[in-house]
Amino acid sequence: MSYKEAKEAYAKIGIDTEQALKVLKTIPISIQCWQGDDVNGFENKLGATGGIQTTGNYPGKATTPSELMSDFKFALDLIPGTKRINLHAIYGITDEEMDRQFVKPEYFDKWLEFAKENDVKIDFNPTFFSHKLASEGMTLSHPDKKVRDYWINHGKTSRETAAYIGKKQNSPCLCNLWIPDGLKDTPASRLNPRMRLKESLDEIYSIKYPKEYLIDSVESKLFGIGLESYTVGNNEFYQLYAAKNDLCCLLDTGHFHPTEKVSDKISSLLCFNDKVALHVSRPVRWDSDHVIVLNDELVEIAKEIVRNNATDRVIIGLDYFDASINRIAAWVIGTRNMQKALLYALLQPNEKLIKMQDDRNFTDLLVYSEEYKTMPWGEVWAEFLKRENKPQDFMPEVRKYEQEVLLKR
Ligand code: RNT
Ligand code: ZN
Repeated sequence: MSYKEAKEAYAKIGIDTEQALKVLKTIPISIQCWQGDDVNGFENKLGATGGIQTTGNYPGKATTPSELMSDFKFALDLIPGTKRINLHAIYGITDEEMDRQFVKPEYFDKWLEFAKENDVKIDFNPTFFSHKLASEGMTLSHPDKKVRDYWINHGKTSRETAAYIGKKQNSPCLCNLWIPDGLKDTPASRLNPRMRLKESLDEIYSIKYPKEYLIDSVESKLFGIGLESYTVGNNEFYQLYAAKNDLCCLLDTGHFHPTEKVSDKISSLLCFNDKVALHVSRPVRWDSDHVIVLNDELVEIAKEIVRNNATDRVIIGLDYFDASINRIAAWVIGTRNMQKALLYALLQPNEKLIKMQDDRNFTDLLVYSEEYKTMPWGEVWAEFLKRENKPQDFMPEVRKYEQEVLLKR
C-alpha cells in the first residue's frame, strides 16, 4: 500500500493524515544523554550508584565529551521530528575539578554550542547520585545538616545553570530534581527524613526564575536498589509539594507499582497543573530502564497526550539506559517508538471515540478501537521518515559507525 492509499483510507474515517504528520513533527522529545555512556558522566568513572543501575557491557561506550557528542549527533541525525537533549550536571565540561556544590553555567557552554549546531534545545538535571556524599543513600534528607547543605547548594547552582541555559537558548529548560534518598530496611521514622527533605526543597526553590527560562519539576520514586523499604520522595510527597509550591510533577513510568499506570495519572495532573513532565521508560519486573518499545502502555500514554490536546502541556522526556546493546541504536529506536506511539494516537478518530463513551455506547467503542488497530498507520510513519529525510532501516549506518568508530575505542 502507498501513502496515498493510506491517506484515503484514513480520510474515510474522518482522519487527515497530513494534519497528523504536521503535528507529529512539532512534538518535542527530550532525549537522555545518559543512554550514551551508561549514566557515567565526566566527573569520575565510577558508574551509576544511588539506587540506579546499568547492566551490560556492550563495547564502544563514550567516555569523553567529544565521544559522547559525536555519538549523540550520530543518533540525532537518524531521528525525525523535533528533538531536545537532556543533560545531567555530571556532564558538565570543564578542566576544573568539578565540585557539585558549585555547578557553573559555563560548564555547559560547549553543550549549548552542540545544541545550536544540531538544532536542539537542552533540558537539565542536578545529579544527586554517584557521589561520596550520596553513598549513604541520603542527600537532601540526610540527618547531617552539612550533607544536606552540600546538596542544597547543588540544587541551587543546578537551577541557576538550567535558567542560564533556558535564557541562552530562548526556550525554557526543564530542570528535574530526583534524589535517591531512602532506606534499605524498615524505618524508625518515616516522617523525619520527609520533613528534612521538605525544608531542603524550600531552600532550593526559594529563588525564583522567569518561567520563560526555567521549568522546575520533581520526580517521585517507589524504591531503589539497596533502598527497598522506604523512599523519602514518594509520589504523595512530591504531588503535594509540587501543588503547594507551583512546581511541575514528573512521572517516571518505572517508578510505580507494576499495576499502576502512568497513562492513568496524566489526566489527573492535567486537571490541576498547567504542565506535567514524563520520564518514559520501560520497567521489566522492576525499574530496570529498558529501552522503550511500542507496547500498549506507550500507546496509551501517547493517546492521553493527544486526545486531551495536551501536546504542549505534557513534557516528554525519555529515561532508559541499556548497556547491553548498541547505545546509538537504543537512542534511535526508543525515540522513534515514542514518536510512533504519538502518530498512532494522532491517527485515531478521538472525538468519535469519546462521543461513544459519553453515549455509553461501549460496544461500538470496543469494536472500533479494535478495528482501527489495523489501519495502515505504518504507511504514514514511512511517509514521515521520508519527508524528514531519515532512513527507515537505520542499522546499516549504525553498524558502519560501530565498525569505524565505536569498536576502535
Ligand atoms: C532514577 C530516576 C532518574 C534517573 C535519571 C538519570 O530512578 O529515574 O530520573 O534515571 O535522572
Ligand atoms: Zn527518571
